Amino acid sequence: MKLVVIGCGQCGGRIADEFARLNVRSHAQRGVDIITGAYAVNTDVADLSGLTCIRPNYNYRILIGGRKTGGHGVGKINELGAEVAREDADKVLESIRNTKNFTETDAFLVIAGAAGGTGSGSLPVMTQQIKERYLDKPVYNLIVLPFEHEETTEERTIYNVATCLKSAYLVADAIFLVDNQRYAIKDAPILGNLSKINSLITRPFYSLLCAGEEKKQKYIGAKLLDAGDIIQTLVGWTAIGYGKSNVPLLRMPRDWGSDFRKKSEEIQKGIQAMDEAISELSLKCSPADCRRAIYLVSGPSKEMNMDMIKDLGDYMRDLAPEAIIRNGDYPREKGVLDVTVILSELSDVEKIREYYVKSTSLIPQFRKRQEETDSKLRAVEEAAKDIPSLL
Ligand SMILES: Nc1nc2c(ncn2[C@@H]2O[C@H](COP(=O)(O)OP(=O)(O)OP(=O)(O)O)[C@@H](O)[C@H]2O)c(=O)[nH]1
Ligand SMILES: [Mg+2]
Repeated sequence: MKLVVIGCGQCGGRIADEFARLNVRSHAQRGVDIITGAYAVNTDVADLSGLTCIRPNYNYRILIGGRKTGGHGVGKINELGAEVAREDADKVLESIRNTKNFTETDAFLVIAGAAGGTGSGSLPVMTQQIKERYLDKPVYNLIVLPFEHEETTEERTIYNVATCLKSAYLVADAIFLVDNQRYAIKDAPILGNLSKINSLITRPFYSLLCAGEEKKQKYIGAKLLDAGDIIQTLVGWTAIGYGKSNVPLLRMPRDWGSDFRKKSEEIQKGIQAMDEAISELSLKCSPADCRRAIYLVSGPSKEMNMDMIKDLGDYMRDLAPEAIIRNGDYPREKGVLDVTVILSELSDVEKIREYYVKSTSLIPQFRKRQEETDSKLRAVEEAAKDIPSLL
């Protein structure tokens, strides 16, 4: 499956950069391309300059709202982020249109942090504009939720997240939710922490996107998972997870144990990797709430047998009894057996409900504060009314 990725704001841009890096890797290691174009859209020149993989020219690192923001961001005001995105959306659409090999693109992925200003405001606007322009391709979002400490130190955080999520849900075909707090690494320096988190966020997409692009027969599984399977799975609120278990690179001698024992060990390894994928999901949610799910098992072909795929299917069915479950196997990895899981069309996401409730109770407070500010300003103006003006 091939994506055009568009990162909005600093967080979105950095994760889009990470996807561009993933493509360099898939190209070098596996001879397949998974990203047809990677773009970063921002109101902040410095953020755009800090990227490393997205091509360093204005067609790929796109500055929006230059006149309104002077190239310095929108300072957490996501309404302003949305406004400049509306004004400059044509710039982005024009760049997308010129993507090399654009026709091979299966879907769009628009990425942003929900708590900031530029990304939070421009993500829903860009999603809507792309959807209107490209009716035949799905448009997905990947939305990053803030760390807990950001919610307590800045009220605007909750409000930005709630408005971003609500608007995105109205336009996107599916939304990958990624909770920063689940990836927080204690005591690590903040920047190193974020780049590590970004590589963990993109990691599950690697084999998932590569599997359907394989051309060599030996890397094509018994059940190939391609773009069609993924598109059929992705609807509404979505979480993604990845888990792995190591397998020995050198096989044990033939007489080392019975085939039966070996087989059951392989199944255990598969279950262990799937367990990890589910417990490390990008957002805390209950698998029982999903209506669609997909899993991909990737490992050395010798380590994957039909019994394992079947047992993983049974395991998934127990966890998500109401879901349509799709699956695939991908005989590619060496030394590890890994499982990627997507749970989609989630009917309940507690965290989102909480954002909506908290934000609703904040709105009257914001309004009251604005009214107080306005009335104080009016009083100052009133006091100045008999002073002559120099203009
Ligand atoms: N995972 C991850 N989260 C990030 C990264 N950078 C920022 N964030 C999170 O994104 C949110 C802030 O959004 P930013 O992307 O910095 O803001 P912006 O869209 O550039 O908006 P303004 O700077 O206000 O114009 C916070 O919740 C951060 O924790 C990153 O590289 N990775
Ligand atoms: Mg910024």
